[in-house]
Amino acid sequence: MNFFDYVLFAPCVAMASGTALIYDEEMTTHKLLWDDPVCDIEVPERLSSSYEHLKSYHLVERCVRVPAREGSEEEILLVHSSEHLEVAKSTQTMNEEELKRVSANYDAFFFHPNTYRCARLAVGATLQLVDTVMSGKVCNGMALVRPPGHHSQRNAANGFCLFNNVAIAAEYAKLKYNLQRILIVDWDVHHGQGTQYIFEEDPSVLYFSWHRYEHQEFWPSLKESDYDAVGLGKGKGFNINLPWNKVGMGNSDYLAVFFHVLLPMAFEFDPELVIVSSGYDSGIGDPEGQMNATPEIFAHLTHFLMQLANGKLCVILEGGYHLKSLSESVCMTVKTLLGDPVPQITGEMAPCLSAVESIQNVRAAHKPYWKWLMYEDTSFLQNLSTKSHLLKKADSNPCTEHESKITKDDETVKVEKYLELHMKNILFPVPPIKTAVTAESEGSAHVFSVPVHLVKQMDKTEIKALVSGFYPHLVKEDKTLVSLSSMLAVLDKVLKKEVCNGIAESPESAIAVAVALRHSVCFGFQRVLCVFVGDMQIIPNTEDGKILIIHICEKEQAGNTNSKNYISLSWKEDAEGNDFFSAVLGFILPVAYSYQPNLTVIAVGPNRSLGISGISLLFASLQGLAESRILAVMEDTEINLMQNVTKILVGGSTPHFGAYVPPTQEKVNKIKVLRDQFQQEWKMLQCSVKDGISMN
Ligand code: X5A
Ligand code: ZN
Repeated sequence: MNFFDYVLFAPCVAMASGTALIYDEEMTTHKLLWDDPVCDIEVPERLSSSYEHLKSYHLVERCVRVPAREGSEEEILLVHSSEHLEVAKSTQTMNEEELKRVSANYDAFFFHPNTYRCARLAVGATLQLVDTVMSGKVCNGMALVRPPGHHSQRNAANGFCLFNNVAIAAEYAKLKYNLQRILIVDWDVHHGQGTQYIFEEDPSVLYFSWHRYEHQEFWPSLKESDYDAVGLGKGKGFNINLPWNKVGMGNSDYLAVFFHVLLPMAFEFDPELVIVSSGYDSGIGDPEGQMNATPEIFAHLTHFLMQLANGKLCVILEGGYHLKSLSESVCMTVKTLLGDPVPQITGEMAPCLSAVESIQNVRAAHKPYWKWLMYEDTSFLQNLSTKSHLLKKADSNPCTEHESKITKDDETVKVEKYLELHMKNILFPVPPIKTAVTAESEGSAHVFSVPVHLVKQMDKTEIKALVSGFYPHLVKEDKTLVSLSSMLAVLDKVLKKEVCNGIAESPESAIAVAVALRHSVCFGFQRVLCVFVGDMQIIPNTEDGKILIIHICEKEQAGNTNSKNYISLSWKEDAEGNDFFSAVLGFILPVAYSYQPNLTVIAVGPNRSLGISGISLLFASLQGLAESRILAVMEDTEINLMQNVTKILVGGSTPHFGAYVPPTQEKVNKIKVLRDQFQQEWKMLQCSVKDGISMN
């Protein structure tokens, strides 16, 4: 080891992949045989092009291939009527004229002689994925299917959908695996009204959908797609609709909805399985959606959902009609399922006013049903612009608050060109080894069952030379130098992008962090986020704007030392379980995403006020930022904590975050105060419109 800067701790064998992929070419045989301007976007190439893209990114070979099968009649009848099944079955032998006639009975559907077969394969593929995940063969996976499912209802085909693949999968999983709680996330740009109808009285299935709505102007133009449709009977509170009342919504709007609506619900709900109705018509360039979200947003959405249900996540294709946008987004999803680092979001991070209005309204509508909302002061924004059809004309201009607006029907090619360049910019080579640790942190070495970089500590002369430039007084003591050596060695690998993240043990974390921050900035990193847990003596820095510190400690700091770039959050984790979810989703992530760091330093110091669950949650959540580049500085050598942090950073398994505990009133207020204080500077914190008048 003297001869090498680092050695590979273990041979780089490909670990058994934890991601299933299901694709069957036969599902491309379902196609439109006549002229129909409504349906002609649902083409077989949607599937083949997505698959070809996966191959070109070498993602297919990294997945566990699972064959599709036909869904049985019995399985289809879990959701659909026998009449519906019989009609579908009868189309197999019809001629074109007859097919056209049956199709005309539905809103936006076409039959082909092989449609029935394809729809059964789509159902079966979805159930295969559920089985593969539930049996523990893989952690997660994606099924590329056609026809899609979420508009399909008990007794009707609708919106390109014949059988409701995802709804059948949820019923199947409840039955076969005795599941009590399933979360369906429908990020397709259309409302999955079919899925809503099927589960609206069912509290065991939490259905979330966001959708282009434009005050009921957009298809399927239903009253029940609005935010006030919260479910019926026992299912009240388990249906969440987030209507988009303008087109042009983008990355920050989607993230704001995740932070301020979906994820807090999801963590409180605590699902045993998450199924995504994964339509990519909510992505940029789509002729249906007219939205602006770029492919990498789906990496982030996927990454968040991987934190639920112990990572058990089934992603099922629904819509998506811009072939390039669809394919790139599918790739981002699968890449993330495989555990690759998450690419950085580009562009200004601030939700638009119309999005914030919708967020505010859905929070108000759900307040009676969710503990996390109990102490939030929510109020409806029911005046002027919302609910009034008279005013919608004036309100129908697209959301123009975002920087890049590249959607218009005839701009498909432009988006294609844009995406070509964009993907080259955001995709980066992934280091073959993800995590660096120092050889000297021997005690924890045995917890690594996957390859890690073992780095040699930096020697004293090197450290002195490095540190004396900015903190000369620190390097006088030998003890201090020792505390820096492991950190600097690991940080070096992270900065040079030889690894994605690294873990350093340091007996003096505050000093190690101060040096790490300065060194990173000097190295050229423009925005470094530091989250410090525990008592820390703040070592002032002058790198204005290049460092943002969030300090989580037990006691309120004396005096208001808060500034835009130094925020102290006093938070003592609940003894009963984990109540830190609300701080992470309601404050830390919104600030972090607003800042868009290119390196994250997470330090665990002495007298920490968070338990292992809270710290694990912090690490897992912040992994979505800075291209997943994280330096962990651990002063606490508690083995359980080290193991959890290591597990999260090397990837592969989702740890337990402890039992969900709703935040107390005091804590909700604490977040509210901070939100009010910082939402002008860190705009992703916004989740309500101040006085409700300033609308355009
Ligand atoms: C699955 C899906 C859209 C139907 C649009 C009909 N369907 N105008 O995206
Ligand atoms: Zn759709």
